[in-house]
Amino acid sequence: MTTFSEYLHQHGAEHQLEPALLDTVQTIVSACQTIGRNVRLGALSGVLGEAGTGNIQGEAQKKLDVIANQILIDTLRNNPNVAGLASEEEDDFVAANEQGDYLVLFDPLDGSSNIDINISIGTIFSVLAKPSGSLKTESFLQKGRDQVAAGYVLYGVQTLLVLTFKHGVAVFTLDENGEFVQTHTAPQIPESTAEFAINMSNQRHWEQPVQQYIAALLAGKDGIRGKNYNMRWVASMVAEVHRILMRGGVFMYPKDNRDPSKAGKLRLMYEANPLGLVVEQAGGKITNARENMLDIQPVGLHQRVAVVLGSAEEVETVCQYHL
Ligand code: AHM
Ligand code: MG
Repeated sequence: MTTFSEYLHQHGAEHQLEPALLDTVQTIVSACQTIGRNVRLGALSGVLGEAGTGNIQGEAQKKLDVIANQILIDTLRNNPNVAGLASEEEDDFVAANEQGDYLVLFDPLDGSSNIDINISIGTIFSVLAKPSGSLKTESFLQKGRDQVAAGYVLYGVQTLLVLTFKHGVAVFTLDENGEFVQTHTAPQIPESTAEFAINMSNQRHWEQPVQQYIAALLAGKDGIRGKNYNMRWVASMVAEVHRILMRGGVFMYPKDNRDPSKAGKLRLMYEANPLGLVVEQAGGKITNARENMLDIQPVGLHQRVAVVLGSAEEVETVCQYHL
């Protein structure tokens, strides 16, 4: 059994990864272990319920959103390799150590609506190399393809760490001693699928191509797709991505007509790019329905995007509907 520390050592040597990068990722993971302990105790440690505050995007924060955010900020700031941080829960980036070479971006707790009801939630993270010069918002606005590492920790039935340094994906399970042990070496997302995930309650707001695509899936064997599809909606993107990593599927959070100023609900820098890198490294695809997510030039830290990800064949089919 390979522990997470052993994996970092071996994988780092094999792919000549910078020790400072490995150390940064190790710090992210140790912060997630602390978050995991809080999540697991739930009501027993008084961490459930509303924080009574809102974030930059006007969304109500849960106590655990705030706690997880603070744990990540405090832990990462103490690592001299970390130059700066950006969080879904912070208005602006947070400066850390001037001599640091890396930037860390995160959604401290994805799936906020599931926090209080014991359904899987997770921390999503992305690591970028810091460009030279003084730290500014633009330092963070790098394409998803330029991430040097990304992954998530899923606080579910098991606590899992899923990680990529752009040489495939590794999966670890938290053991009874609180240590991550590798349990999958190179998961591959099946190319085709008969399972989709979308919030159907938004149907009346969808644009025409999404209406047509979902109608074809719902028609099942009798429709043009010629097979029956099953549906899942966890409402934690991180959990949906993990399901897709393990058995395939397509996940969509499309742009809709509710608020024309918003290109989607999900965030490019904290959700779509890191999860996209994992999906692509496992043989899947991620797009905004028009272009590869990882090629989008970000224009803002809190930028929202439409998301279509998962089994390659199905993601391509969705794109065909948008031509
Ligand atoms: P969050 O980061 O505030 O938790 O919001 C993102 C979440 C995703 O995990 C999930 O796919 C989506 O929002 C669920 O949205 P909905 O409430 O429409 O089901
Ligand atoms: Mg989120």
